[in-house]
Amino acid sequence: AALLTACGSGTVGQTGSGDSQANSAGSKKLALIPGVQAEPFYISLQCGAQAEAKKLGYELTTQAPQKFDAAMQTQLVNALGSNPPAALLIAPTDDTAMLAPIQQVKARGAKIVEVDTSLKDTSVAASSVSSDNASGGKLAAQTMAKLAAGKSGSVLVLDTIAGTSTTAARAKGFEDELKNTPNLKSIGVQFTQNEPEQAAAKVTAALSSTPDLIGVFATNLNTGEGAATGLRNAGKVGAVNLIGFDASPSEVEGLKNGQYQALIAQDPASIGTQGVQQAVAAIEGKPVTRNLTAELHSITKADMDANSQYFYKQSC
Ligand code: T6T
Repeated sequence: AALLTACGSGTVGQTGSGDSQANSAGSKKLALIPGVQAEPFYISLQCGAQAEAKKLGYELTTQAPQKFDAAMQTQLVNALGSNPPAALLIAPTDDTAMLAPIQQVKARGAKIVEVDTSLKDTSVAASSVSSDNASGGKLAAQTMAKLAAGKSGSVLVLDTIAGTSTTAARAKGFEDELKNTPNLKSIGVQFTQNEPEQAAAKVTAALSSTPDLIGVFATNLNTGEGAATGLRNAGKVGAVNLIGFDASPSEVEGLKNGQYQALIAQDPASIGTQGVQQAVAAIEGKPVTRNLTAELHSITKADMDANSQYFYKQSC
């Protein structure tokens, strides 16, 4: 595991598991454990969380796993120790495997707030803040239909790792909505383990098995990057419509140069901001909202300049 150091201001470092103040009433300590380190979506989320924590007089410490991996993330959760901070904000990397470690932190007195992804068991978190990912998938399918403009063909959906709540909801939302466009049919959802190389290989295979492939929906940043590589290798950029999720600097560049036809941008900073607000409300015994969402935006090359406020950051 490594520290997320991209957001310069605020506290980034080891969590204070040995701090006797940490779990006592009036503690002003918050921990954030995102899904993976050094990745623009989670960096932007951290930036929002850090700014809000500072505003509310709390100290936020962030540690992120090197990979989007439940075993690596479990180590970081366990490292919070027997005196955890007053609240843990976490993006669980697996909706089931992360249940036990998170439950243990809760049992030791910390409030739990899910940011971005969530556990299947809805009884653990005080609040969950995420994009409306099913709606994001629906928006991607509507955008895919618009791009196809009545032409018939097959569509491939690339998911990440089974058990990732967000990308699963996007894939399902997409598939459900695509049924309303009879000229487009899905050839199914394929998992990529969140590895760009696997996404590229799936696209290469789909292009040879499905000659009428007309579109690819990539449910996050890495799958989009890999899908773009697959299309580039086959000389199919622009011929097969690629819709990505997220708006990292590399995806935005890809939208500009025609590798993507559309991006569904989330608002990660707002997820971080709202997550801290809920965590602080829970700590201070104020009303907490169980489920909150952040906005999504479908962006194409034609309207990208007007939407630049939704592009993700590499640092705060
Ligand atoms: O799409 C985001 C995030 O919402 C998802 O849960 C995991 O992948 C990203 O971090 C992008 O890489």
